[in-house]
Amino acid sequence: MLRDRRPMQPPNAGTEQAVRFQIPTHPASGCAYSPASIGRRADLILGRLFSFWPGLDPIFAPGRTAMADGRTMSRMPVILIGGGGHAGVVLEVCRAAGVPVVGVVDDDPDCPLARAPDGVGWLGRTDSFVIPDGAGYLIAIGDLAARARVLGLLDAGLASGPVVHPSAVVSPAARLGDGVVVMPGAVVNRAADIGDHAIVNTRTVVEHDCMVGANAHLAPGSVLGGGASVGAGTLIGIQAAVLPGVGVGERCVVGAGAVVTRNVPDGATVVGVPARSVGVGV
Ligand code: JB2
Repeated sequence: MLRDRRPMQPPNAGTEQAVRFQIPTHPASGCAYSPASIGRRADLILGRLFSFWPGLDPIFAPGRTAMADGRTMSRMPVILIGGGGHAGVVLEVCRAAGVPVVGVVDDDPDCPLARAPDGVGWLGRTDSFVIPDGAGYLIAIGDLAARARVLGLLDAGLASGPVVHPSAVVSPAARLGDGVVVMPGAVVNRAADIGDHAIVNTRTVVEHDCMVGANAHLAPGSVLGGGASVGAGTLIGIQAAVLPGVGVGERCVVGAGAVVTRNVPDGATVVGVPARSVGVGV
């Protein structure tokens, strides 16, 4: 994927996006400001303002999106990579969070998100698409192997910052990596560290001091106890739990509803209560 330095054009003229993507120009120089630079500046100013005025803005409210490394949630326009069921949820998270969505990149031009009445325009396939200046990408495919494959094709520097649904609660002392999406109702507590492109799915609980590796998926309702760790590329299944301090390795699968009471080695698949190994992972 390459960077297109031309000013970004709205994908669907006449839609809500078309209005949002007017790139303002400086009155004296006529130079275009990139939406990202405006967004970052606005993030900084509003973040400071709302830190003195808690609760005024659900997106900038302290305890939601401020991060331990001093960043606030990105509001740069995003391009979704993948246009299936998971992408539909990511689209709604972006809209709720005030993050503009430029369009979808999918190998199938007729993917569900491009067809949906409330969807977004199809922009191209991963191998041929050129990302517009001022936008970043968000991986919106659920399958971890497909996500890893696509990430291998993309320039890591063009990824969007993290996007957080306004109903999620993220400690100001947590860190969210690039491309992380935090879904509705999730809680990420103090000193938790979420790696790049991890999915923190609906109503997940990530307790204090947890470490979650890049491109891991914490499926809906899963719970990580304080100080637990999850390796890169691992799937924690729906409503599974990892007990405090327990480590799950890289590229593992933890089955739905499992309770992990002991460390799990890289590549293992574990199921049940307490969780037991049944083979190799993702
Ligand atoms: O390599 C790819 C690629 N592989 C699949 N490049 C690009 N650009 N797109 C790719 N896709 C596209 O991702 C497919 O063409 C398809 O449109 C989409 C996958 O959609 P699907 O609805 O099959 O799955 P999903 O990943 O959106 O959702 C799964 O994972 C979620 C976490 C489902 O299992 C959901 O139920 C689950 N909640």
